[in-house]
Amino acid sequence: MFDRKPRTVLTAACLAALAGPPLSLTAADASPGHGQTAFGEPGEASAVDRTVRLAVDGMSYGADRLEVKAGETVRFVIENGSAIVHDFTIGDAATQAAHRREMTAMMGEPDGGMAHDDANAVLLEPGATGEIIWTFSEPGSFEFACNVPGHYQAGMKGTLAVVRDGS
Ligand SMILES: [Cu+2]
Repeated sequence: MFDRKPRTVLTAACLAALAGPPLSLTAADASPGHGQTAFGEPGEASAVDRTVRLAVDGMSYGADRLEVKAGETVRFVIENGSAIVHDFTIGDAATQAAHRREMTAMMGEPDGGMAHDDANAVLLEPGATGEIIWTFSEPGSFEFACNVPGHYQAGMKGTLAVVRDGS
């Protein structure tokens, strides 16, 4: 016959041990769409400071450099006036490369879908308009790019410069 009391104490101790060390951020937690990144975090519509509009024509966004301010919340509105699907992703080079791999992999899926819910990316069907609301944190040089297979390589990308507010 077991005495229940020690077991209860042990369980409590185990729980305390589990809860003890602070949970470290995993790669998944740090990925765009799940919170903060080096280039900022998803923004709130109510906090938008400025709207940046881009019109996609062929393999071009019509701009090869965008400048935003650190701390600024920007609504990017991208209108796809071309006849093919495009994507608009903001991030650092590693994020862009990861997203390209992701989209290339998705091309092989049965539904052929490249749908994704990363907060730093939006898929644009022909004729459709999409948007991203993003709050930039630190100054730095990042990228905006289309990660539909072949498009980045064809030059569908640009510099996203985050400058210090006031500069
Ligand atoms: Cu594209």
